[in-house]
Amino acid sequence: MIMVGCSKADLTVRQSTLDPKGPVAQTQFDVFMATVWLVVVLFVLVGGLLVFAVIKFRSRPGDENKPAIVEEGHGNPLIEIGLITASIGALVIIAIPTLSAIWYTDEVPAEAIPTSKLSAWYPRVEGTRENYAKAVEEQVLEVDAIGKQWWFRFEYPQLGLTNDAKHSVPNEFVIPKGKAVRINLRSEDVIHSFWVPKLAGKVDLMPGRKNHLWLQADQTGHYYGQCAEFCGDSHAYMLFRVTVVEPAEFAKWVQAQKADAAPVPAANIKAEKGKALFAAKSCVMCHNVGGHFGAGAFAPDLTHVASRKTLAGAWLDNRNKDAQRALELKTGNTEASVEVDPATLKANLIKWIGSSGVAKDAAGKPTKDVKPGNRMHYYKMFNVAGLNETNQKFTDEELDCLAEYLLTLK
Ligand code: HEC
Ligand SMILES: [Cu+2]
Repeated sequence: MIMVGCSKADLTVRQSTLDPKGPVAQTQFDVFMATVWLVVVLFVLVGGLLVFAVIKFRSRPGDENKPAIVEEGHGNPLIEIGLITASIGALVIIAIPTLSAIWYTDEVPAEAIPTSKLSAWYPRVEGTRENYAKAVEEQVLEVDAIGKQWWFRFEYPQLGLTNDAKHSVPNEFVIPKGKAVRINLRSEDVIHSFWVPKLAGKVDLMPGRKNHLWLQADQTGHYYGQCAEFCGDSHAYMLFRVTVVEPAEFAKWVQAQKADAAPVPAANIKAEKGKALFAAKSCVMCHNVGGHFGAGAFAPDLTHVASRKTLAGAWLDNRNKDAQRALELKTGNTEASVEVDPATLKANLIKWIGSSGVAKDAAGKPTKDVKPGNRMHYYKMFNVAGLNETNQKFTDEELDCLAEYLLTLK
């Protein structure tokens, strides 16, 4: 079992804190290693003395003739004081890097300014007139992370990518390389926790409380995150992704996120049909599709759903599994990522829409749900009398059309 822990040949280390890729994660790793080495020294010292005593003072033939009880001494004040001092010394040695790391991870390098309705939720004394003048490029990039059962919503208040503005980013957020990012954490239901092991974490997202952390990634790539606080049925399926890109590419991504969905090509009859179903089957009630439907604000924004590598809290991977694995083995790291595979994406869409809260067994419990208890087709939270769960049924053809429509949302 110990050997398994050492394995690096198999790339199953997508979420490893022992492989830091930014200054915050590096600081946390350094504290961990300092503690490990100190404890190793203590272990060897104490364990060594114990083994020495056990061997040296073991019972030997002829011991019967010795007095049974050794006369008790008073102890050795020098050893006692020495041990107490050494213990305090060891604690201080651990405390110094620990405390400085806590301050380092808590203090965002420079402050940014509230610009959106949502950021008013975080009153900031730092928003003085001097730094108001600062260009957005000079400020720390700010991302609001909102936890929901069981997915994450990300917003960029400085850049106009917010849920209020109908441009929020579900489950996968993008940041530029080498820039400090302040992440404001809050929850719209229960307690969740934000953790990207290779970059930073964990800090809880609490209802009615402002928490924050900051992170910076020094290397481009695809990073794996996870909710780290039990939050209900599908907690284990509440994941997210961070994509780190070069600054120029980041600007392009922001523009793409702000754009509305293109009209469905008239020749794509299935997608046209899917679009009509999207309205008829009440999907519009919860989901926003910029340029097509604008009512939904409760569920993941679907304007660019086909460009994302995952679905449903990053639980369903839209990439080709074999191609991804081959790339990881070739590059020797898990930060490399292949592009979305349309066939896998389509299969995932059908699996997801066709299962969520729709199929029921004789006892009325959902069956074959890819994400147990998920909040899709779950109307209880709207508090409308009699409106609890939908009785949606989908034929294979309807699912196919819905998927074809969503596939046009790049
Ligand atoms: C009651 C609100 C509600 C309705 C109605 C609804 N959804 Fe959803 N949908 C959600 C929620 C909540 C999630 C996120 C679930 C999760 O990840 O745990 C979701 C997730 C999705 C996703 C995955 C998005 C992503 O990027 O992860 C797709 C695709 C989707 N819904 C399509 C549809 C379609 C198509 C319909 C209509 C047939 C529909 N939804 C109706 C609430 C709803
Ligand atoms: Cu959670």
